Order: sequence, then structure tokens, then C-alpha cells
Amino acid sequence: MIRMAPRFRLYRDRHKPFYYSLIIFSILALTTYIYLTFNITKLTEEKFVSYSYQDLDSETQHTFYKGCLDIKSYLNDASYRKSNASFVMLARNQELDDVLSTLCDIESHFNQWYHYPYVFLNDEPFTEEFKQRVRQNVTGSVQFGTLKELEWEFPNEVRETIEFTERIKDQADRGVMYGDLESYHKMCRFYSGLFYKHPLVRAYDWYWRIEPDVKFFCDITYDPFFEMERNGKEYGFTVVLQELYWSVPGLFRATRSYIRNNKIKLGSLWKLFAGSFEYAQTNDKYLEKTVLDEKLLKEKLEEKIKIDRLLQKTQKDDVDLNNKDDIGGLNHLINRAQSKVPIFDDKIDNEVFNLCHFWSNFEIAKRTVFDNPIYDEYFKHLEASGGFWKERWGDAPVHSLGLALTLDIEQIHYFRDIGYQHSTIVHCPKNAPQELQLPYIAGYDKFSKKDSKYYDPPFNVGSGCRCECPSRHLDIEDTSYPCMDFWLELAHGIEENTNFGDGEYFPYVDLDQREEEMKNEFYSNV
Ligand SMILES: Nc1nc2c(ncn2[C@@H]2O[C@H](COP(=O)(O)OP(=O)(O)OP(=O)(O)O)[C@@H](O)[C@H]2O)c(=O)[nH]1
Ligand SMILES: *[C@@H]1O[C@H](CO)[C@@H](O)[C@H](O)[C@H]1NC(C)=O
Ligand SMILES: *[C@@H]1O[C@H](CO)[C@@H](O)[C@H](O)[C@H]1NC(C)=O
Ligand SMILES: [Mg+2]
Repeated sequence: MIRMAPRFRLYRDRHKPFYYSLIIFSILALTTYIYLTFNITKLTEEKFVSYSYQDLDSETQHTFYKGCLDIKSYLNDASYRKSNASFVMLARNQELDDVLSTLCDIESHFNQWYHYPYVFLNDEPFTEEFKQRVRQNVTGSVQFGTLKELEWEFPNEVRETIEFTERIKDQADRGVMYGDLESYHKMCRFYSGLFYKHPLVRAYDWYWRIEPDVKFFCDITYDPFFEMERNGKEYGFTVVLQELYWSVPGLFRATRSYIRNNKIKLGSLWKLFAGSFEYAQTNDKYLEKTVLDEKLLKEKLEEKIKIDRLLQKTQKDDVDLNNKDDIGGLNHLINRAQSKVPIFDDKIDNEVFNLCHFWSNFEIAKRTVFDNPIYDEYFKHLEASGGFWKERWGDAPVHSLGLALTLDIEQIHYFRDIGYQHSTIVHCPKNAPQELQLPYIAGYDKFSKKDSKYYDPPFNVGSGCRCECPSRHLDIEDTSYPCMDFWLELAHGIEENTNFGDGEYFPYVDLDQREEEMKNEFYSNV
């Protein structure tokens, strides 16, 4: 699987003997290298091959297609119908250039063939110039909407408090990213709980959220809305990563209290965002609080077994301080007396937020994943807690936790074949093999493109169509630890150490049983 540097240059010249020994040495080194790599790879189950070079598909989670499709026949297929969908972008008038740059990417890579409409939203009216230039540069219809003051601003009773200004200001002192920008808080609140209620957004069943100054790198030759619908998907993402802890310290507590008070039965997507402390089933209160994983289980059970044995011996007055086992038991007893039961500040209902979330500046989703009573009430609950201004809750973690209230992992789609960049974060796939690439045919002359020699080279397990990734980019897929790992475990149904069913976690191991097994192992030959 590992690919080696494509070419290296040897300087053939005068010193032939040196040259030959160099070749022999190289061959030896190479053989050793291949041998070692092969074995290491086998030993570590290919852990060292970056995700971006691997086939990550599973039966339920895979790209809809590999490479490019013939768009004409796709559109003419009897089963195809255009979805009830639109793009949605919130933007300011002064961002026009960045807006056009995004539109250019969207049109040239996708919409020139599909002509989906656009909805633009702004807290102020869009200028004529903005509207005109946008209309000139897209191939779908465009609607411009404003937000009534009530939707955009925080509620009056909140804005009038001194605490409101103070809390936003003090986030600057505490170094919360964007924390002291009131407009940023408003934007996060708007995207968290209001955009899907806007009449222009409600006029469609599906939406694709885009932002000014984002980039797309690959051609999307199929209709993502239609494919999601036909594959039972409701929410699609391109980037999953961890949130900055200090922007959301209270979000998980507020979310859990909503779940508890409303007896919400969670979807299996919850497992992507919540870590569970429900590890061991036991009546022993001490062990229940301390055994949180397999390593602690071994440690703490051994301790318990040895202490129990020592105590038994004490009763029979049979303790022998020259006996290694008895001394061991004593040491365990002392260790236990000195050790503290761990306290977790953020352990709520036996769970912790792992900070993973889908990055919401890109979303392709069914509107009703948010526009439904459960999510709506959830937003109201969050709003009432004040977290959108007391802290700087982003719409991304709010969306993710909110989605997990209702959705199962199978309803989520990873658009791995869509190359995307927002700020410095890039996901860009490897191109599918050559036989799955097709020549580019412009839907509109103005989008005529560069020569195919500029496309990235094909790759045996790639999925992209005519991608031109930024050179030497570090893919977020390879750096988004631990979220990508969690996603892949769930996508492949191989997550370990968790039992989740009926909307909640339950203990993973029976501690009494493990204790019996361990005891037998220790004392079988006594
Ligand atoms: N109309 C309007 N749009 C806004 C406002 N604040 C943010 N937005 C839009 O909301 C989206 C996200 O806001 P940004 O400030 O770019 O947030 P970000 O992308 O997380 O942060 P950056 O990395 O700084 O770009 C963009 O589409 C902005 O145009 C606002 O006050 N008014
Ligand atoms: C937008 O359209 C106008 C008029 O067709 C054109 O002159 C301009 O170059 C376009 N801008 C972009 C960014 O495509
Ligand atoms: C699209 O969906 C919206 C919201 O569900 C609905 O009101 C509208 O009639 C639909 N449009 C079409 C063309 O089906
Ligand atoms: Mg931005």
C-alpha cells in the first residue's frame, strides 16, 4: 500500500566501480526496507498508511461513485429527477468578491450542469451591485432574503442586561477565538437554530450550505441531493474535527439536560460525539468509579483480588511477611488507600463530549434534520441557557449534537470525493483510476477549463473526478485525530469497548465474571 517516492536521480559518471557498489547497496537497502515495511505494516494492521491513501469504504459508508460520470446520460436516466433543493449562503455585502470566488468554484465544478437555485441571506438588505453580480455569475435562479431583526439579534431581554455585554467582552480576555465579536455569536446562533426556518430556505426540502471564500477542487458529476435521497442519507459532511474546548465548556451539560428532561431516545450517531464511562457492570462502588477501561480493569481487579486474599489470610491469622504474595497484597492495600477516585469535571450522566463534530460551513442535508420539533425544542433549551453569548457555542458542534438526537450513523454521508477548503483546512481526495476519468465537457463556455494534464495523477483506490488539489496539502483526513478514527470505527461497525442500544450506553464488561476468571488464572496452581 505504501507508495515510494516516484523518482530519484542517480548521477552516472566516471566512477563506475563506485556506481556499481552503490547500486548493489541500494538494492540491498531497498529489499530490507520493503521487507521491514511489509512486516511492520502487517504487524500494525497498516496503521501507518495515511487514511488519505487508503480505501475507506464500508458496506454502508462509501462514496456514491468513483471517478467521473457521463453527465448527459446521468441526467437522461429514467430514474433521475432533480431534487427540491437549493444552495444557502449567509453573507455580507462587503464580501462580494469572496462570494463570487465561491460561486465560480461551485458553478465550474458542479452547478453548470445541474442549475440548482441559490438562496442568499443577510442581516442587511443586499445592494443592487451584489445582486446583479451574483446573478451574472451563476446558472441557477437566485433569491435574496433579509433577516428580520428578531431572528438575527439576541432577544431584547438578554441584550438589555449588563451581563450580556460583559460576558461577550470577557471572552476576549479569556482568549476564546472570535469570542468578543458579537456578530460572530449572532451568526452562530442564527445557523444553529434559525436558518432552516427562513421562508426562502423552507421552500426547499434539501439545502447545500456554502460560504464566501471556500474552494472546491474536484468535479462533481452526479447530483448529491438525489443520491442522498436514494441512498437513505440525510446529512452529508466533508470535514470532521475537534472543537476548541473553551468555546463550548457548557454545551454538553445543556445538551444532556435536554435529553434527560425530554427522555430523548438518541440515534446511533451519538456514539461519534460522546465518550462513555459505562465500562464495567459491578456492585462494587469503588470499582464502578475507577474501572473505566481495559487497562484500569486489569490493574484494579488484580489489586482487589490480592487484597481480598490478604484479608482472608488475616482472618485465619495466616499472614506471612516473608511470603511474596502477602507482601504484594499489603502493597496493593497501601496503594489503594492512597489513591483517589478520579473526578471528571465534564462527566455528565456518565458521558463526556469528545469535542468531535462535523464542520458546518459545508453541509448537504435534508432541511428537516433541523426543522423538526425535537431539534427546535433543543435549540430553545440551548438559547434559554444563554450559551450562545455566555460562551461561544459554534453552530457546528450544536448541529452535530442536535443531529445525534434523531439520526443514526447510517443516515450520515461522508462526501469523501468532494475536494473542499475553508480557511486553512483542506480535504482533497486522490483521483480515481484513469479508466474512471472522463474528459471535461463544459456546460457553459465561460467555464471552459484547463487541460487534463493539470489534473492530479490517478490512484488505485482514489475516488475523485478531475481533482486538482493544492500541491502538497496536508489532508485533514490524516490529521483529524481522534475524530476520523471514531468515524471510521463507526462506519465499519468495529468500535470497541462500547455498548449502545435503545438510545443509551450500557456497561461493556461484567466485572464479577472477569474477577472469577482472573482469580482462576492467578491461583489455578495453588
Ligand atoms: N450578513 C452577515 N453575514 C455574516 C455575519 N457574520 C458572519 N456572516 C456570514 O457567516 C458565515 C461565517 O462567518 P465567518 O465570520 O466567515 O466565520 P468563519 O468562516 O467561521 O470564520 P473565518 O475563518 O474568519 O472566515 C460567512 O458566510 C459570513 O459571510 C454578519 O454579521 N452578517
Ligand atoms: C461575473 O460575470 C461578469 C459578467 O458576465 C464577468 O465579467 C465577471 O468576470 C464574472 N466574475 C466572475 C468572478 O466570474
Ligand atoms: C419543495 O419543497 C417545499 C417544502 O417541502 C414545498 O413547499 C414545495 O412545494 C416543493 N416544491 C416542489 C417543486 O415540489
Ligand atoms: Mg468564513
